[in-house]
Amino acid sequence: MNSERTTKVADLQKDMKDVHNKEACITSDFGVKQTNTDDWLKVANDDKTGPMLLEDPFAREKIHRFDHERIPERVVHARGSAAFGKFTLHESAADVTNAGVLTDTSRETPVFLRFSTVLGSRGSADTVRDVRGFAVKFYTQEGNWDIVGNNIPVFFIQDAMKFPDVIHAGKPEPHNEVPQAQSAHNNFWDFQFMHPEATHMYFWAMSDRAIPRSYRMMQGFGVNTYTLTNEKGERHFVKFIFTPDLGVHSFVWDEALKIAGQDPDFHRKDLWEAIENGTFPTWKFGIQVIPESKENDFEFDILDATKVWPEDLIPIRYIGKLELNRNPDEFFTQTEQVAFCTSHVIPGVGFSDDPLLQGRNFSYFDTQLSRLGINWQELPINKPVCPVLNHNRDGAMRHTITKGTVNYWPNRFQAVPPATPQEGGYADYPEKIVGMKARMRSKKFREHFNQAQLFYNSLSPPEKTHLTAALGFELDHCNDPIVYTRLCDRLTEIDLSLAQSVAEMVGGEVPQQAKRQNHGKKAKGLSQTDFTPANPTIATRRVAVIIADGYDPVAYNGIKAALKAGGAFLFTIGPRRNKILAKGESKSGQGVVPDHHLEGMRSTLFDSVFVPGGEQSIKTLCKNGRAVHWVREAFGHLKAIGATGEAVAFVKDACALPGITFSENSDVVSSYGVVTASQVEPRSFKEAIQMAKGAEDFV
Ligand code: HDE
Repeated sequence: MNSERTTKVADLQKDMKDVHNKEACITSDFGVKQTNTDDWLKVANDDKTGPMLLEDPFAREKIHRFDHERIPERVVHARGSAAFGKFTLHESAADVTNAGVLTDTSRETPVFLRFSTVLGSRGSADTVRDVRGFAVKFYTQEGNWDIVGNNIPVFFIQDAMKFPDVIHAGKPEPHNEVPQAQSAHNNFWDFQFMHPEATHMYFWAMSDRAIPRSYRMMQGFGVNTYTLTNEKGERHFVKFIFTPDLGVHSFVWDEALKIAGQDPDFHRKDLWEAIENGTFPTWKFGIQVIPESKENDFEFDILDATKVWPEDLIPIRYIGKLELNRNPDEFFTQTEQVAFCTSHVIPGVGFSDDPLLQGRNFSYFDTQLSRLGINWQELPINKPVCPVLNHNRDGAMRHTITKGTVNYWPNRFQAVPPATPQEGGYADYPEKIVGMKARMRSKKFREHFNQAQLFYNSLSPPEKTHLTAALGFELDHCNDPIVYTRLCDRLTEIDLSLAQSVAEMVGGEVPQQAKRQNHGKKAKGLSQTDFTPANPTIATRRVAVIIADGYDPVAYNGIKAALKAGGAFLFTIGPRRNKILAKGESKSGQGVVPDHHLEGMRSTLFDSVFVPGGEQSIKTLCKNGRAVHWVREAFGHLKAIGATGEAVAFVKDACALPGITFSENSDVVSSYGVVTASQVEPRSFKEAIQMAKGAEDFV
């Protein structure tokens, strides 16, 4: 277990118990040592096992505790995984805020970050098509600050009042509880059509963003508009953004679908392994800031959560760094019991009138009651690292023992008055509000298609292809014609050819006319291709190296050394998981014991495949249908494939598809992400992995 310590990690030690204690004896919950933990007290002898006795306090306690182990899962974002880390600042934002965490560059603020899917239940798969949660708890010196964000910068709805509807429509349908963790069903798409405001968001949800390769390779967005207030009392509107240093990468859909069955914990394990290996995921932390005076200067309302603030108009100012460096000690007490609340802000940070945010500020507090009970803020993972003093008392499962004779404020013992803002007290911004009480949204909230179009226009051609196919997949799973025909018609508001392609796939009438002209505008920061890191790396990429008896040890050892030097994770795959012998090696030789065998894993679980030569080895692999499938499938999923010597022909044959021709007259290929050479030549293979894509121009 990695042991990066922050003040929060140290704070948690107080509540920890180590079960790996060799000296400790097993006891009841109340400390009585037990003599037998396997047999319920009963009337029995060697000839007969008679009835059990209700009297047995140890057995009853054990079963009783077990019966009540479960708490309700989160109503949304039920499936998640988390890690500890730290936040540091390299540029002070003192011009816009007086929050210590955003102004003091000498601080290291402990954080706990929980990633999640939205729709699936706790036991659902990681790689489904869905929005991902990105919830960060900053344990600051001035109290806990939560940014409860997603990996997509906009949301389906504008007003919190609609939240139960959008979630009911997305969750399994009420009559048969089908489908699990999927948006591909009638109710979801019925809702999307009925709510034009959701259009921008479902374009994002149908894009590659909704099938991330890793939690470590996605952006995080606060989504809602918050405010920052500086020392002078000036207020700015702000959006929070986290951008991963590894770049933004995704699966292709077929891969995501297969992994959901092959390894439902793929993302959970990926995060855990990266941290255990010391390859800590990092994000740049940025703010987009609009002074109060410019609130109305944009064609969209800056308080509307269905809109992005295009970077070209409001640049991102990257001022800090977030690093995850420690896995949780226990899933339940940390990842499950952590409770995030958008209303948890600190001095210098405040809310805006964003109607989604205002509703969220009620909801998160409220939901913790049914999940965790009224004393949820006392749970170790939720406690701040700064002192807490107030007279909130009692309630079920109260843990703190408060000493003293008074439980009200002010009182005859406590002389310290509440803090002034200068002393670090939270200052409410004195905003002047004038208006009518009304159930309505302002005019700019009524435009829904401009930014959906902006997003679609900004995608690269492969991203557009993926989005079209995603809509095709989803609507194919809707069996009510009114759902898919109306939706295809709606798509003509954004792009006619997209609407036509989808309609042709899913059935119904193919629309002939755009309902609205495409404005043709694009913006940066919307396509994933905008996030290719300045220094691409193969670090943490999973590379499968396939060998059989008689493999070429020079090529094998060469690629192994090169991948290790680049920080990639290498997995040797053989026809069996017992020793595989190299060319010329005798049975008593050392050989290589593969990490997995060809049937035990699939190519989907790796970023890249490498096959070293060796006449005998390749003869064996050529005859092994699974080995051929490994390479062919990796090619279909656009992955970098490397081969040397005899393996070149094997890889070419395995990837042979109609329309694909590799250069005929040589044993060196470098196209469609396939890199082969007769000699070990890891450099170009590494480049192919760094690009994190293979035959992109083909599929
Ligand atoms: Fe949430 N959301 N949400 N949400 N949300 C919850 O709170 C809610 C919204 C997000 O890892 C719940 O503790 C309302 C936007 C994340 O523990 C609940 C509205 C965004 C998580 C809730 C929204 C999010 C939640 C369920 C509309 C992106 C998981 C359990 C007004 C910015 C946090 C819980 C974790 C969880 C309500 C919309 C992100 C019910 C009413 C927009 C990452 O309170």
